[in-house]
Amino acid sequence: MFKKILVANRGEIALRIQRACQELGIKAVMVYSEADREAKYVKLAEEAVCIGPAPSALSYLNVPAIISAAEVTDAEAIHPGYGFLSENADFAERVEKSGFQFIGPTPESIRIMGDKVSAKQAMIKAGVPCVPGSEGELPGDPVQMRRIARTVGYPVIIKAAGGGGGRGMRVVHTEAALVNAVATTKAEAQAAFGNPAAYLEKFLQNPRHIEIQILADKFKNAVYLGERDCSMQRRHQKIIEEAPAPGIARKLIERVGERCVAACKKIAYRGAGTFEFLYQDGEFYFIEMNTRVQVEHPVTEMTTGIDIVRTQIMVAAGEKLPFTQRQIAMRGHAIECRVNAEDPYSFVPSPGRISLWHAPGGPGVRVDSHIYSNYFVPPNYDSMVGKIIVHGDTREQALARMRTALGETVVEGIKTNIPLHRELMVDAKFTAGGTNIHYLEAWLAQRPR
Ligand code: MV4
Repeated sequence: MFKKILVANRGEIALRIQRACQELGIKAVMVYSEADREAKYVKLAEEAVCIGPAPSALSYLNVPAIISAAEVTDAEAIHPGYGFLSENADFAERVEKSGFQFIGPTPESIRIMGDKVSAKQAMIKAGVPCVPGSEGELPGDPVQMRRIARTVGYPVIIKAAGGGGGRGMRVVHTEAALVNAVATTKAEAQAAFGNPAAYLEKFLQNPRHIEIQILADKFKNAVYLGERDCSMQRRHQKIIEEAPAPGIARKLIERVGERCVAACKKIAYRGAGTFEFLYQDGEFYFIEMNTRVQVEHPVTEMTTGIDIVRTQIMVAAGEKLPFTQRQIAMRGHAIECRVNAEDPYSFVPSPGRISLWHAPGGPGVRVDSHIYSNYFVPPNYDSMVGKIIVHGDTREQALARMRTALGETVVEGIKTNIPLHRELMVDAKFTAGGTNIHYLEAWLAQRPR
């Protein structure tokens, strides 16, 4: 096992990784920007290294500064967390070429999944169900383009190969609009990602976003840890996630989960990963794979009892997965509410000093947050300041526990979206379960103020 790991991230996930290291008896080196000097995990750290000024381009994205920090502290491995450099194949390569273990998949796996065309081709080959579409890059010839779209049937969606997470997409309703829409998407993709390649898919009108968590080791062992329903989102930012997904047959999840596991073995995937699917009319359609630990990993930890971050570290160190699929059981129901420092109506970020923080507690309540009373939320980063996660025997119990937890939570000095979560936890459609990806935005448009 590693003796020392460098944590190349900030905020709640930096603390989460630091906690996992502590439990494993590994020393954690924390890196921080000038804006994060007063972070809790920096104060708690045995070793911490300042890697630059507040802007992330100069600190959390500063590859030479991070590698140097690992060198001077004699760390053996680097955990990238989520966001920042976590899905940057060039970074993973630089880490390994510098003699450190990257805690995540190989640079090659990251590269394949980062290109959404090659990711989809790999999944088609591995037998994972995908959205019908161009099966590769969209040809430039308008005649061939129209033929593909006609076969798939309108509406279609054009997506940039370099996009993902909602960036670089365009819906096309008619053949008349097709060629122009493709040209615009490609031009935007060239500017945004330096890659003009685009692909085409059938546009699904009212899907749910369901994702499957997997873990794999270097010996081609892989397991799936069930699904998460992440349909409650606004502008591609998830705000509530839960497991299991309400109303989806276990047998169907098992079939799709087994496909994901088979795909991991086929591509020799290692580490934690998430297969993102759209689910509509009883069918699953793969859209993207994430090669990092995700914000919402705690709901899976709560329903399976498996520590995903600990397991990431173990498999990166070359250990075998410590469980088989047969030993994994899902129990109860978990819900996560992301707490953002923002106005709960306008969604305008609300950084500043937290004058009072009182965390909720009680049975089945988990809080992943780095904040504390008198902590200053810097304006330079994502507005998420923590997550409240609850577990119960049933979804109803989990909802009741979340209502109680949100009722106990006190954050003073900044605005948060907790009032929004309180409203949603008593919303009839949400509490009934199974709302689609458009539900929250439609609800917000109708929301009384
Ligand atoms: C789609 C889709 C409908 N049909 N693909 C947006 C994020 C990116 N991961 C993929 N996205 C979508 N792809 C087809 N063929 C609708 C979306 C989409 C969406 C997906 C998941 C969660 C929220 C979303 C919000 C708007 C659109």
